[in-house]
Amino acid sequence: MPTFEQHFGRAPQVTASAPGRVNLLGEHTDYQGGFVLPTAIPQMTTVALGANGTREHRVFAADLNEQSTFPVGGNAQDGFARYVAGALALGGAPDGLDVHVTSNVPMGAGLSSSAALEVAVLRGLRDLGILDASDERVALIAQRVEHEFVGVQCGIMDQMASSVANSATMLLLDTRSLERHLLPLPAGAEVLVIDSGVPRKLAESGYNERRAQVEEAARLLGVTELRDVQDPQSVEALPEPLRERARHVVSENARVQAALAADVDAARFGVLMNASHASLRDDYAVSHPQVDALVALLQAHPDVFGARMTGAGFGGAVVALVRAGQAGAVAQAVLAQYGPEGRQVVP
Ligand code: NG1
Ligand code: MG
Repeated sequence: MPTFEQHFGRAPQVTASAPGRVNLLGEHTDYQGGFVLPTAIPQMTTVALGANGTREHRVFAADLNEQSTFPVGGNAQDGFARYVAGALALGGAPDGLDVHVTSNVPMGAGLSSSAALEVAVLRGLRDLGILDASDERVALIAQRVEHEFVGVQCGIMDQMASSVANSATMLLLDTRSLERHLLPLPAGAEVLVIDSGVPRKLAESGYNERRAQVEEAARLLGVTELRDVQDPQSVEALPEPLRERARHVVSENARVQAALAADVDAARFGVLMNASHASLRDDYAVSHPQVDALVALLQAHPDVFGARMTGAGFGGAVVALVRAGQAGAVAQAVLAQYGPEGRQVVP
């Protein structure tokens, strides 16, 4: 793979990295003010940056051997370069930069390769002295990149996770106030992530549709966001499918609260993950039959406390909480039954 020097013919000024994330609990609640529990994954995106003395940015994706060129402040035509273009523009890059990107965060699997890229570029601008921003503000700028340069009306979970989480803890994030705590993972357990190999075809369109549906549900219920629903029974009066959509968001938020109770161990946490999957499949309708099959195989394994889809859904990765030290053995057993399209991603 060509380095920055090999591709651009000189050394970069700075390099910066940011991790992908997997969400353990609290799915599709971060655009309704809910609570989420992601953790960083070991995989990272790394960018190298250097001024090029022109009015254009040049972005080279070394893994794809693809270069994209676009004007300072503007957007790129397509693909991964839009995330970089947005981060450079909103991060305030005043002149042309050369950007070299490498990543081992799986793309399009619900593991936030996009947030990792945005946060890495913004960290690079910070290291160059162009951007003066806290980790929290870096996440907020990265979210605007999704909204304004990519067209996904996402919540703040991914960008905050990439900016402030680590893989040794789980991040409890209040997506309304951005109040946050790094908490220990459930004792005696470890995180296993398997990519189902199903491409997330509806991830953008289905996502924006769900978001519009729950905003309508909140409006009909007379609350600012579904986080504010006091009586879970009130959603039952909504018309279909707003009823099902709102039921998911309200119950999912309650599951995160339940997971934080003092006596919650890995077994209880796993039960909440299983219930989250059923809710995402049946009420939110964002799963996929193959993802359901993989989750069922995991849930049936004796060393698995719980398993569910993770991220926006419509394919992509699943997350399981497994007995400490057993992730490799569980993955091997489950993948032998699931088929060759599956792939262990974490650990
Ligand atoms: P993924 O699946 O990583 O794209 C998306 C949203 C999150 C959150 C989850 C569902 C983007 C960039 N992020 O994550 O904000 O809403 O779905 O919980 O679309
Ligand atoms: Mg994404």
